[in-house]
Amino acid sequence: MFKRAAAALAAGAMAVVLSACSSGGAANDGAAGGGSDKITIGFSQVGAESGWRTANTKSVQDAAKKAGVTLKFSDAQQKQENQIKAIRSFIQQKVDIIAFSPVVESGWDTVLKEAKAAKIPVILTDRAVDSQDESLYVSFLGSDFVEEGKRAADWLVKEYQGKADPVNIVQLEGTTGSAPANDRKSGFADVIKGDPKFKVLASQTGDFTRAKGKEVMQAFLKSQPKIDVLYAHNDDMALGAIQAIEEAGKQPGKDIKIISIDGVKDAFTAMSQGKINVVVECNPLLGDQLMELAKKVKKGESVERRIKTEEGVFTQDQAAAALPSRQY
Ligand code: GYE
Repeated sequence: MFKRAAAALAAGAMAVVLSACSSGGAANDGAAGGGSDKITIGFSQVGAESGWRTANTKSVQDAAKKAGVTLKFSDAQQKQENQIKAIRSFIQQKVDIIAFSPVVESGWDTVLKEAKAAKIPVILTDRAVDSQDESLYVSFLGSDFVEEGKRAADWLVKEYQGKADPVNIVQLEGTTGSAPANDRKSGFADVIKGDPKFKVLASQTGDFTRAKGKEVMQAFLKSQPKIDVLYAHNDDMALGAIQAIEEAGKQPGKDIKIISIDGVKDAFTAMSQGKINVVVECNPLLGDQLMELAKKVKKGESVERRIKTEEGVFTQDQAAAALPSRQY
């Protein structure tokens, strides 16, 4: 079903691009009603914390250019207060649509009510908010993070099937309070809770960055005498942890098995070298779908409230073959 929705969106995006190219005067259509084809989107990005994020930013910027959309881009440097400031500034500038990827899930109602009062529709991209009032945004476009956590654990369960010994796990969590950290943790926990041999010995945030991932893994290695598995909520933290593991004289992927999420090129390279065991894909290329959604919302068309991204799971045997075609 989502495949079909995605295909329809993609086809729609093509049609919009084509009509924008072929009719130079399209901006005048509906001018009497105050409408215009020109759209300005204010986009508040989380930051530049990971390879995933860099690919996501590029996707949004490229797609805006391609679709003829004016993009006001603001980088929040992983701080909610900066995102709130950016959204207020977009409201003042009277943009047509506000899109943002909320760094954490809670604490958005006040500013979203301000956007609503100014009649500016809000689209959530990538991450969700926990607002009870669903009228505060029109749609949420992004991955199912609970499902990603489950997929990570499914691999683990299979890997240790038929074995009785305890499996000692450490977890590198994403940014505290963020939807992907909350959901990847709970999806994973849900699957392993059925089997007491799986033990999460330590779990701490590495803030989705390489530097923090390395630092926290170093601490885990010091405090935990036996670690069998590392579950990292994203590739950057896994890549940082690999450095810590190697510096401690252990072999990542063998002495400590590594499960990661995202699927950036560097992780595929590490996987093809045997250093990561499995990567659950999370697709950052949301730009085209976002532009298409924004155009529909601007025209007053109804849109789906939840649009999920299609993604897969990759193991070591697939890594080398998949590497050349990775787009991010
Ligand atoms: O997994 C991580 C990034 O929200 C899905 O944020 C995104 C996550 C992604 O920093 O690498």
